[in-house]
Amino acid sequence: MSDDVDATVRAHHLVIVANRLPIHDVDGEWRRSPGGLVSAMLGVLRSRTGAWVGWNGKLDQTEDDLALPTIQEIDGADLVSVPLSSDEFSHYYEGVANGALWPLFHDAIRESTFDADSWVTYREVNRRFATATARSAAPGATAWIHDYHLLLVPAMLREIRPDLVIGFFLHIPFPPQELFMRMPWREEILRGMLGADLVGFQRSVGAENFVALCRRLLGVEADHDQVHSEDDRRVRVGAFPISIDVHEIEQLARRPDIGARAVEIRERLGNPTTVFLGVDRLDYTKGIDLRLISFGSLLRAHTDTTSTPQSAPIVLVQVAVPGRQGVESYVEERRTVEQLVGSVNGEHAAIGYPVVHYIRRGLTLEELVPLYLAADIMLVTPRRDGMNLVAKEFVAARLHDRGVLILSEFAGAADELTDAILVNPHDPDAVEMAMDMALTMDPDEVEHRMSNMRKVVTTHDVHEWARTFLCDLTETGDDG
Ligand code: ADQ
Repeated sequence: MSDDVDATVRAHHLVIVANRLPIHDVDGEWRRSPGGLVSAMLGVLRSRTGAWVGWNGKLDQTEDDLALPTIQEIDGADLVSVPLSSDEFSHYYEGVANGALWPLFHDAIRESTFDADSWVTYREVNRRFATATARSAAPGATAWIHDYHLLLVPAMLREIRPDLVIGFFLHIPFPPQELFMRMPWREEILRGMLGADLVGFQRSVGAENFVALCRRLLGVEADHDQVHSEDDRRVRVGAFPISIDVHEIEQLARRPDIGARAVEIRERLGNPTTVFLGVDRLDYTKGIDLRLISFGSLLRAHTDTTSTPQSAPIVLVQVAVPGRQGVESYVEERRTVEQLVGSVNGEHAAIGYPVVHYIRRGLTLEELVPLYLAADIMLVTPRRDGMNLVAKEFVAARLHDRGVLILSEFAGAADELTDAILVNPHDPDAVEMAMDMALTMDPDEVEHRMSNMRKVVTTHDVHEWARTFLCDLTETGDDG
């Protein structure tokens, strides 16, 4: 690395560290990635001299790239790229992050694969992220590390740069003791996370699980909001429920062309009386299959009204973005979902009127918000979810206090959105009953519930979330 570049890299007072950089390649050009988290992080980076350390999504870059992180400016923040080889990707990302940690942290709803060689790569890649962060941070700077891909980075970073204030936030659930105990590298993970000054979770139950495990596995003193680490530091632990960029969604929802698009969507669906909507990554945690099964039963129970040859009065639009197709359980999940879509349509569709409209690709927010507006009932039925931002986006888009949210009790969002119809997604009858309840809910009650949920979402947006975490982190740094 040249001295000039090194000098620029060192100057940052805030460094965000995440698996992915907030950019993606569109036909050879880098574009800023969408999403509330990206806009919140770039917002806090802009107000300080900030950098973002992450992988740019491209595999097998040259040796030079491995030795020299590239820096690029986007929206006022420097980007520091951490390169990955195809082999590292398959062990670190697919093997450990998505083959071992993701399923175990989501209630072990799929079997984890624990491969010792993959763990070695996970550790090496984490070390590379820590080194890139250490090089980017000014003396006494703040580093904020994100998510399950980088559980070891806090301790590795502290080892190289004890002067930094280090925060860690986990976007997915932190599992209960009996599940975490299955993890072969359990002590190393806890020690990795404890390298931070502040460890944040989506829900307080995640924080409680973490504290209890530190006590049990490391034998350290810990109470509900702090752990006394083995290297004699006070590590604060807490819940910081993430949110969305409410302003961005509301602005879109107010645009006349978006409103017109929502009307057009309903027309194209055949002007049904009720539009159900699901928007998810095509992931087994999201419970798309469970809702399709219950939707099929609902239609069966409403057979008189649904099987007219002219139209389908009740329809479901399901948008699903595929991903992680290198992991077998994701390929299986796609097969299951697509079989169910075919089966429900086969049983209930009329010519020209499918009952399930299935779109297997990512949509832009400009395409999603018209769907949020066109829907009557939003189905968010994950088996387990750290938070679930789709639930909050739907609520933020419903400017006129109409629309019903059916929400899994197992999503972090259920702690705040208590005016949703909360449901156990594992119980097909309960999901069907929730759908029925939504169909027949008194309009005053619909309005009352949505208005309450809008108050919650609009007063806690993602910018406030980022400020709160950073504020707590720097206070911790001051007195720790
Ligand atoms: P995810 O599991 O990716 O995130 P989620 O919070 O539901 O889950 O969604 C993230 C974003 O993806 C939302 O903004 C949504 O609009 C977008 N999205 C989903 N499906 C889409 C589609 N078909 N097309 C376009 N966009 C789509 C992880 C955790 C969550 C946690 C977040 C943030 O698993 O529990 O809420 O991080 O912390």
